Amino acid sequence: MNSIKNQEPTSETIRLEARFQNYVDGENKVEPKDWMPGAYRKTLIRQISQHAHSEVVGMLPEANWIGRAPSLRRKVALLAKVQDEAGHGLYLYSAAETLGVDRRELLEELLAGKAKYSSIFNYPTPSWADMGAIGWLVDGAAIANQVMLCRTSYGPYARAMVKICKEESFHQRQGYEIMLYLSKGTPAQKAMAQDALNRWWWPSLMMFGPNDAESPNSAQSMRWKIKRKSNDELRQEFIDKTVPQAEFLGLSIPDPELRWNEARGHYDFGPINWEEFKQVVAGNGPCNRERLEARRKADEEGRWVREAANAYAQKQAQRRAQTSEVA
Ligand code: FAQ
Repeated sequence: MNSIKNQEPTSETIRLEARFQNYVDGENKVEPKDWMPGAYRKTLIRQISQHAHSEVVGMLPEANWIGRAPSLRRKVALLAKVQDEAGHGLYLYSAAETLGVDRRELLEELLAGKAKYSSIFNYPTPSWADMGAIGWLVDGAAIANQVMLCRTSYGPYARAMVKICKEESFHQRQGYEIMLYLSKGTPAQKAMAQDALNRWWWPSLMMFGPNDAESPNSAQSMRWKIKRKSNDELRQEFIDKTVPQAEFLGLSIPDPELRWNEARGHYDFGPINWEEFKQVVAGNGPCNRERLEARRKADEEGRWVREAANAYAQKQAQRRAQTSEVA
């Protein structure tokens, strides 16, 4: 059924929206052909496409190390992880397409620098320990956020997230194991692991998005059960889970204000540099330009493949049409 765009709500729309809210409140999944408010559709397209772009751009910082992994075993695992991320991007673009958009349109917006993707992928990966820190912290943060999304109200997104989360768990372990190896290694290896933690800690906390009071989309997304937990709740969960993991590694979290708060039952932590976050999201992070350049180059180099695939599909369709005419 059609979405409702930019029009005064009629009594029919109000009735449909109330019925929709009831349906969602009853923990039912919304499917592509169901009626949904235009703003629900728009929010999902926004979030799922940003998520898809994040997976695809997110391949770049790690791809940087595939050719330089320190052993065959490490290389195989890293290669598999980066390929998984490509796959996540594809599931997510497919989920977005069920809402009536075309993935090419979404990609054009990314390549034009108009679409958002996660801030985290605009940081550089100068050392091998960054592969450990990304798996441990970035995939760890992604899991915290995505486990909640397995219960999101939109069926195709929820189902894609189930498979994605299983793979993210492998990524997280792969990263933590690299950190474990380095932190129990030579002093130089341990220093490399600590340096990676120092650089990735704060950007990982920013992945969860602005504080709840500054998050314009959260309240409505929570009402529609697109989001099940707020940005701050998830950030806190991630910190509480990750601090003991850092202790086990014998590494220090670069936050002098981090301490256990018995009364709250959570870790207190220092202020996040939201100015840095804003700059990175606005395109001024350390690697934003490099990342978009890499995506544009890949898109250009893949043009002949898309053209060949389209020509093949057309030929097949013509053949099928001819065969059915003869029959
Ligand atoms: N970076 O009102 P909210 C991964 C934007 S996948 C950039 O709180 P919302 C796997 C936000 O879009 C990582 N922009 O927004 C992997 C909004 O902009 P808009 C990605 C951000 O949607 C691992 C504005 O700020 N995960 O890591 C960020 O309710 C390793 C206001 O924010 C997902 O996308 C940010 N960090 O909540 C791959 C999960 N945060 O559109 C490779 C799905 C916020 O209004 C290697 N997404 N913004 O102009 C979500 O759960 C949500 O979209 C949030 C943001 C929680 C990210």
